[in-house]
Amino acid sequence: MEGLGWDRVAVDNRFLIERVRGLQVLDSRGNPTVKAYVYTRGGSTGWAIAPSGASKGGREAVELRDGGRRWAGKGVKLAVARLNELVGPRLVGVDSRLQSYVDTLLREIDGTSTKSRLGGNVTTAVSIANARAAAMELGVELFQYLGGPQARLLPIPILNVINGGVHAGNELDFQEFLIVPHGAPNFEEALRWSVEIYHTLKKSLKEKYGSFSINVGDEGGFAPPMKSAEEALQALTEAIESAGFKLGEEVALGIDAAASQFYREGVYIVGGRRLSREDLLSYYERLRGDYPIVYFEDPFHEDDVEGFASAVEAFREKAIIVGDDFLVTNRALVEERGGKAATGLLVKVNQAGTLTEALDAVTAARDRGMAVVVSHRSGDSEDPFIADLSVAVEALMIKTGAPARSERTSKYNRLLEIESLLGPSAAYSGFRLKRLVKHF
Ligand code: 2PG
Ligand code: MG
Repeated sequence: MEGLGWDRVAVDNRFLIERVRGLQVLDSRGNPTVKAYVYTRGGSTGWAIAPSGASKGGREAVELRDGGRRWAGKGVKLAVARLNELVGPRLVGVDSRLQSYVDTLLREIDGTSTKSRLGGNVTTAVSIANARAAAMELGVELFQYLGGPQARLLPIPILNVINGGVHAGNELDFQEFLIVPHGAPNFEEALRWSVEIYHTLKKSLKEKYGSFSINVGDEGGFAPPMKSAEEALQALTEAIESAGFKLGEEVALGIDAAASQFYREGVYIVGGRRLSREDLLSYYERLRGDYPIVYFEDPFHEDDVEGFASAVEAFREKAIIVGDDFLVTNRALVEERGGKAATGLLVKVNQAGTLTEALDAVTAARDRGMAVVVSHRSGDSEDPFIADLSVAVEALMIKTGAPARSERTSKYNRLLEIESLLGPSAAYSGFRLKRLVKHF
């Protein structure tokens, strides 16, 4: 890019990028992924690991993978080579604080609309590593660097404790059954409640379905041999109550249907039955009648705008309708579909490919009064970045799996750390849900 030169005129040389380097590491599913390092002249090392989804949206930034036989085709050696050879030299000398400029350069080097040349796995890792390097050099916490001095709202953790769909080997069509501990007084308590419910659930699943049922899926939730959503919601309801919490008022429920996964040529196949868009909506309404579900993510296929709009209409003041594959953290899609066809945005930086693009989608969502939910991927890592991001953007919620497996707990643990760093100035987003949902 022909810049004005301001990118190289740093007031303070220590923020200049000295070197950028990539490494192939593993994600939580045992697949290769990209780790990026950004070194500043001042001696800081920012790093980040790209996560990877299983139920991907058709419009996400694409990952660059090697193919062939090694690593079952999933190697990222080529991606790492492009990071080292194409990205590294271009970023040297750039001021790491100029995040959007760094991200513009990444987009320019890639030159495609889907990030297919560098790979979204490369651009995501470098973009986040750069933010971390700048924050470290500045000597401020990452959430404060990205969110400013007023960033002090902790998100409601929504925990996927029963896994289905493509994340588990059972017959549940819906991918995720979540608990939403919005009534807790702070984040730590919300996590304690969730952990107590998780362990209560574990015990009751074992009693009812046998010990195989407490094997966990990709996100640390249980994957019991259940057949229907009702069965899963009933198990959650009982676990919440027997752990001593008020259903709905204190701990509500959520579903990520990931409906693109069970959509075939115009129909939704649920429990072996072929449902039309209208049938599926009625089914959701029946479930909402029986259970306090305040969160529906991807209830319809990613291009079924009418389906989404009908859900927004049907669940006004009852549940937020969140777009994941439907919006793919893309500003243009949020502008087109947000508000009318979705009341919440799921934020996954690697769907967009850079931090700046993800933040642009967040801004568009905020402009439309939508709830912001920061999310992990089903293939994730020890990188806790999204914990900081969720506080920085004042997300209503964070979705990062069950309170088990280190790639999930790394985010919860970082949020505990952030809450403790903030001390008495920390606030918990629980009360904000009540502005959107009036009936529990
Ligand atoms: C989802 C995510 C994360 P994946 O659908 O919301 O839970 O799954 O990363 O497989 O897309
Ligand atoms: Mg989803």
